[in-house]
Amino acid sequence: MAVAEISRMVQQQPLTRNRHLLRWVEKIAELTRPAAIHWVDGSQAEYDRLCAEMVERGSLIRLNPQLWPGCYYARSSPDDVARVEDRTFVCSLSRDGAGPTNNWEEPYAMRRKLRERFAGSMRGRTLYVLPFSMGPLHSPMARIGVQLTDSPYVVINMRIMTRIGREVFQEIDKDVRRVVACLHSVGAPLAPGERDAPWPCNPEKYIVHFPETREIWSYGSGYGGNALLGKKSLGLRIASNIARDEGWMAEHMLIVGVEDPRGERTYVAAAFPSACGKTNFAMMIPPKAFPGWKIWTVGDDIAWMWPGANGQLRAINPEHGFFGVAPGTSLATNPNAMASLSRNTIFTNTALTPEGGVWWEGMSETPPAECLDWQGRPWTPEIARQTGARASHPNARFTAPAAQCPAIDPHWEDPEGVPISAIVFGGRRSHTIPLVFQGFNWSAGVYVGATMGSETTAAAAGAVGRVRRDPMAMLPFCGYHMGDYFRHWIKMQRSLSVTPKIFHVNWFRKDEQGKFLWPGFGENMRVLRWIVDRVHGRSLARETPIGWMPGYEDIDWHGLEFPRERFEALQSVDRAAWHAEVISHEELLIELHDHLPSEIIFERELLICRL
Ligand code: SAT
Ligand code: MN
Repeated sequence: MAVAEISRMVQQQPLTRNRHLLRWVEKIAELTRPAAIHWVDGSQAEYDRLCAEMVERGSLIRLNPQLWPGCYYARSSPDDVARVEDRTFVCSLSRDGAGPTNNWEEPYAMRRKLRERFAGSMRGRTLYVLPFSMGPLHSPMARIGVQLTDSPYVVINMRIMTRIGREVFQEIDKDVRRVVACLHSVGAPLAPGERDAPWPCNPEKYIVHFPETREIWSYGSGYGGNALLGKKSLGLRIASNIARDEGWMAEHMLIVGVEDPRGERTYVAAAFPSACGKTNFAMMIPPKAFPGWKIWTVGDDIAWMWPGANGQLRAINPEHGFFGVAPGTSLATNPNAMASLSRNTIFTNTALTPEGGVWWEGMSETPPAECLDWQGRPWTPEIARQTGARASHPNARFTAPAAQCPAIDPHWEDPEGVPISAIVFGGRRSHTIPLVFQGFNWSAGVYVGATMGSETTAAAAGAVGRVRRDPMAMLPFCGYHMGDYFRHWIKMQRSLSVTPKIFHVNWFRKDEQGKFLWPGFGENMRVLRWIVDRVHGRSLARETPIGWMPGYEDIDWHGLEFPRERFEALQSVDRAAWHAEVISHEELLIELHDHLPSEIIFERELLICRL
């Protein structure tokens, strides 16, 4: 196709008048050579048409509308099921800018490599021009991106996960806001007449961020955080850079409002690594014995936080939907998630039932008598017994509109966000780490977050169940040097008139027999209540070497028989185990040493002295 023809194609009914955007689309079309260009207006009609086309091509299955109204089902290629951290790069101008925890390549060399991969990568496909806003469009905190993608799966998922379409183009046309350029290709060009794969992708993957120019180039994957570039790429990796420069915070955190029986609402943000229960925590239903308490959901994955006019920390959830882990989600564990995903939802890599519904491990006690597994193969409970085969992939996901959550907070779309009174860190730890403790103050709390560890999960490709340091749950998402990130955290306190209290929780501690000590889910409300009461100076705590801890009497046990000895086991601080823990903090701190703020070093010394 001649360049003049591409230019004509770009100019056909563009939904923007912005010269820079038009020129960029033209340049990318010249590079990637798509067969058509589609300006995404974000309408329901457009969504329905894209879904119908994908169904036609065998990329999507429409679920039974009686059971699952407005829902669709996709199966990914078996080698494209999770984020690929070893293929994710932060290509800042200097290696030092990205720090030792990010993959780095020299940006000019990387650009050359990427241009080679993207050259002709969209042949035979449509290039979608997808404008999106992270955050309510008219919020001062909102940030705008445009994703050029050859994946209609990405377009339909982004319509749920972010705010997209005409209104965003109108905002871009004002030409006053900086737009984050996001380029994405599944890397599977089609020859004339070639039949498309149901899930096109490329074995070679690149998820690349250029922090200085605020650009994202993603190649080869159609999955989740690799491809929905508003989420981890813009929402965390690029946003963390913008936030450092502008004096705010982009964090891998859920946000909840905790309402007490007097109607007072306390907002809490909490950072847990991927697949460690953020969605469950964000939608928790308090136990029956907690009348008048209610949890309101603001967000389940990302919090953008900044000092408000009165110096209080405020936060928005920049997303518009939930991209949640399906396995384990049920009416028993998370009824609010089940209601959220009951309609207008896209399921990926769950199992498909003969009635045209979806199923996953943990959704019901009795599995379906038969179904198709996440790769479309017949699956029965008997096959599972014999071979251990799963019906759903452990990282199977639902993409559901946040507005459908019955517990969605009335203020979740407030342009000015909600006030944050407490920050909770948490990991998945079988040993050593107690159920809950409070950091002594801001810098001690930052140390707690900075040295967080968690056992790895299926949310990222690689081994599962290995403890790794995952500072603030941001290890895969911080878009610059982790040592500078700690410094930024320390510094933030100076712009706050009220310092949020910082806590650490661990729902996953096990006994000698390998059984969980804590029931989790709704019972976590007991811990959350102590946290909220601490914020308001209403609950007691005792000093320990690692922080403030509740005694048995300080927790509300109404409606739960929980022996004191079990609680003591959950809360015990084993000095020998903590010695080993502090030594393993060192592994990360040594790597970061030349960028560490002195507060982190002092806090470490203090912790060692107390132990
Ligand atoms: O990054 S994803 O959105 O695919 C999932 C996660 O790791 O939280
Ligand atoms: Mn996440």
